Amino acid sequence: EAYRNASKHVAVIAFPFGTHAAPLLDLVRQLSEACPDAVFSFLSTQQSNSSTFQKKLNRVKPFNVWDGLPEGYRFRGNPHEPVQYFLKAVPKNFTEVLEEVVAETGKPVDCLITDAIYAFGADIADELNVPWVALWTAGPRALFVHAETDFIRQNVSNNGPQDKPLDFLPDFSGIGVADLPGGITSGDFNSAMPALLHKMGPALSRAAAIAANSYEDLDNTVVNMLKSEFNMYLNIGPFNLESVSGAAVDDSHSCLDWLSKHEQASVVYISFGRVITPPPHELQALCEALEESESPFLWSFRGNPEKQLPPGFLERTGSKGKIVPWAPQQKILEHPSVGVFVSHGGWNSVLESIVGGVPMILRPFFGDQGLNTRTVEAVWGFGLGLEGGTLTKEGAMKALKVTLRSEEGKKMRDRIGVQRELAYNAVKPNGSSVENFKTLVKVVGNRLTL
Ligand code: U2F
Repeated sequence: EAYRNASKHVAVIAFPFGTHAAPLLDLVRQLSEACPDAVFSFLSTQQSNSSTFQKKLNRVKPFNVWDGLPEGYRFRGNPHEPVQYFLKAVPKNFTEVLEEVVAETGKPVDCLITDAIYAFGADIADELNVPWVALWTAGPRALFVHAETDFIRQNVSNNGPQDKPLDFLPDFSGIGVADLPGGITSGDFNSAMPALLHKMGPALSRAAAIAANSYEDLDNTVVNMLKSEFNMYLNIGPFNLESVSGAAVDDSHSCLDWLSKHEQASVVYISFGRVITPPPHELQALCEALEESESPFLWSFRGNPEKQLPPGFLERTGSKGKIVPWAPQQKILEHPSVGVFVSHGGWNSVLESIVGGVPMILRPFFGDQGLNTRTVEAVWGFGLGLEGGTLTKEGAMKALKVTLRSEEGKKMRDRIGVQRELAYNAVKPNGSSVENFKTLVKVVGNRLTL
């Protein structure tokens, strides 16, 4: 079968949480089209594989690894818990399955691709004596602060003042200590995820290439610093733009139809990503703000709206709002009726908002989201954070008014429109992301002559 005919075997190791495995599979699918002589073994957990592999792919085979969960484990709502268990099982769960795949297919590995957060990718690749390609699925600024963790710690005292600007880093004067991901200057440095991310910077110096889901013109100063720090830092995104044609749109709740009945730039689209539901008092605050501002809204809600939203809200807002369990987000953000995106600031959501040209209101929860929020607000100027960082009725109302009904809101729309254009240019024939991708194909196929 596929393995017998292939002249190259590329092993792929995914991070099975949040929106990590999906963009990695997107990349692998594109690589498989560009490398018809290669077969790809894609290793992730069963749960992750069954949701990311929507359809069978020709030369990309999923393999399941142990998720690290104890016998009889029940998810109780804390999204970090399964991650912590999983990180105890890596990298052994991956290397065991990889050895089996090689033994069964008789095809030794020629190249290793992993999520960039896996610092151990460098060691596995060394052991196999193959090039390591890492995919960074978040924004350039987040990678930069992880890579510069030691330098940042030297300049910021542990658990010191949170309002200190990071002005000792180029182009970071608008960003404060409080915006950094946990585990850099605050929190427990030794817990699994911060420890892994701390090792990532030095490990990535050993990568043959780092691919990133972004494009050259977004955050250019930071991108240039990353380029000088690493061998080959290749922006090849936004993935959502490149995979648009191929992706099936699941609009089983008729969101797009519903949007078409609304005025241009009038609808508030709300989604806090794949895993987050804000706490009850913040849901209440957002509901009150939506009701009082009388804006139409479309909400992709994780959880049970009947139980979790304030009593009577659904009845009172039935004619103004639509709440669905899942939405075709990219298509929604590209719809002219959408006026603002209320989000958690996950990187994929930020990119999709840029591609849609829609200003954002951001309520960050963990990881890179705080950094993304401040960057959107203070560096790029096409969205707002919230006072105090959380949703209050007044804060949300004010942000809705600014983004939907003010001169400043119009300026935000113009600014994000400029980025939208640049993002589209990057993926045009001969665009920077397309050219970078060609370079990446050479690295993966061991065909690069330096
Ligand atoms: C983690 O990301 P999340 O999954 O929490 O959030 P996003 O990066 O914003 O990605 C959400 C994706 O799910 C899609 C949406 C995005 O592509 O279009 N989606 C949808 O299609 N329909 C829906 O109803 C709801 C969502 C992490 F939490 C972030 O901090 C990181 O930045 C991110 C990347 O590393 O991973």
